[in-house]
Parts: sequence; structure tokens; C-alpha cells
Amino acid sequence: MATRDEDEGSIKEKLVATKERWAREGRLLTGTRGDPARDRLPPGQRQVRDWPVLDLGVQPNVPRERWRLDVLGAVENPVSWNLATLEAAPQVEMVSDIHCVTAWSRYDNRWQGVSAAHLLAVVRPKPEATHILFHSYDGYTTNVSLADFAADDVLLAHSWDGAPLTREHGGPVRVVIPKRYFWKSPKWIRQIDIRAGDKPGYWEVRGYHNEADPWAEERYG
Ligand SMILES: Nc1nc2c(c(=O)[nH]1)N[C@H]1C(S)=C(S)[C@@H](COP(=O)(O)O)O[C@H]1N2
Ligand SMILES: [Mo]
Repeated sequence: MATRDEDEGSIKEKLVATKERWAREGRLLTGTRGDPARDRLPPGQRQVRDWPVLDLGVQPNVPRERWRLDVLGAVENPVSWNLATLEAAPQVEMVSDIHCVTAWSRYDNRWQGVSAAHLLAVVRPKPEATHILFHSYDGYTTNVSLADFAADDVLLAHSWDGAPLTREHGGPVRVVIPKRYFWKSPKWIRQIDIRAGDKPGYWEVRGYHNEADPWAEERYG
């Protein structure tokens, strides 16, 4: 008889295989381009009012006192933060829409945390730095350009709607990058590797688009 772990492993493999097939088939593509100056909803998306949970079948339990974030790589001043360091940094509140590649969008999410701009000002990327590779506690990775991470609506969020971010949504801390599909917003963030050169992450090597702009419907690579 299969053990519980093997069952969960094979369920996860099937889910991943389904998403890879969707990517190959170009599922959900409408072939149109949206204009954020005119529309609220990007092409092919529909609005939801609940907040779906998406993960790889694991929601790591990271106690608040044990959470660490290492920011390293092509930077002048690598840092290792804990929650106290994060809470001592200048706090911001940002409201943004979520666009998931599986076609749901959720409006007006109110996040609290520290801006990516502040973090970058602390670590000071070297001239050769061009991209970011995020690593999370569940083994997930995803990549963005340094410019995408430096956008003024990007933050490290510890709270949502005034309450600590729940475990299922990536607490203690996740990254939020509103201008990209939500798979580029890593939950349970552990490490931010600032790199000279790009390296594709978990979904990016499985057929998802490298840039992931919802307005251009960059769902699949
Ligand atoms: N660490 C980690 N981050 C992740 C994921 C994941 O599996 N692990 N899934 C991504 C995907 S595909 C989506 S759509 C969003 C889902 O975030 P939510 O569960 O808070 O809605 O998280 C993204 N960040
Ligand atoms: Mo997603």
C-alpha cells in the first residue's frame, strides 16, 4: 500500500502535469491585449470576491520568531532580517489587484509591510545586478527582473487588511508584485538572490512565461 507521503507526492505530480499541459496548449489565451489605463480586468480574467489558495501541496509552518530573510548576491550590503528587523524598517500600506494565471483576479488587496524600494536602498545592488531569484520555505522559486522588483507598488508583506498574513497565504512574510501574474509573488519568502543574469524559477521552467505581464497575457512561454 502506498504511504500517505507517496499519495500526496503523486497528487502533486498530477497537478503539476496538468498545468504543464495547459501551458503547452495555450489554455485560457484570448489573444487580445488589455490597457490598464482603460480597464480594470486584464484579458481573459474574471473577478472573484473570495481569495483562492494556491500552493504546491505544502504550506510550511514558519513560526514568526524563526522566520529569516537573507538578501544576498550581487549587492554591496547583504542582510539577514528577522521579523523584528522587518518591523523596525519604514512601514508602508499598498492597495493592489491580484491577477492569477488561472484566470481569477481579486481587487483592492490592502497590504502592509516594507517596500522593495527600501530593501534595495539598504542592500544596494551592484552595477551588474539585473535579476532576482526568490527562494521560499516550501522549495518554490520564481524570478523577476530587478526593474520589476524595484517598481513602486512592490512590497514584502507581513499583513493583509491590518492582520498578520495567514499561513495559507504565505505568512509570516510574502512578496507582492502586482504588475505580474501572482505566481511571481512568492509566499513564505526565505531568500532574495540578486543576480547578474536571469535564472528561471519553478513554473518558468515548466512552460510559464518569463515576464508574466497580465495586460499582454503573458501566461505561457
Ligand atoms: N512559496 C510559494 N509561493 C507561491 C506559490 C507556491 O506554491 N509557493 N504559488 C504561487 C501561485 S501559482 C499563486 S497564484 C499565488 C497564490 O497565492 P495565494 O494562495 O495567497 O492566493 O502564490 C504564488 N506564490
Ligand atoms: Mo497561480
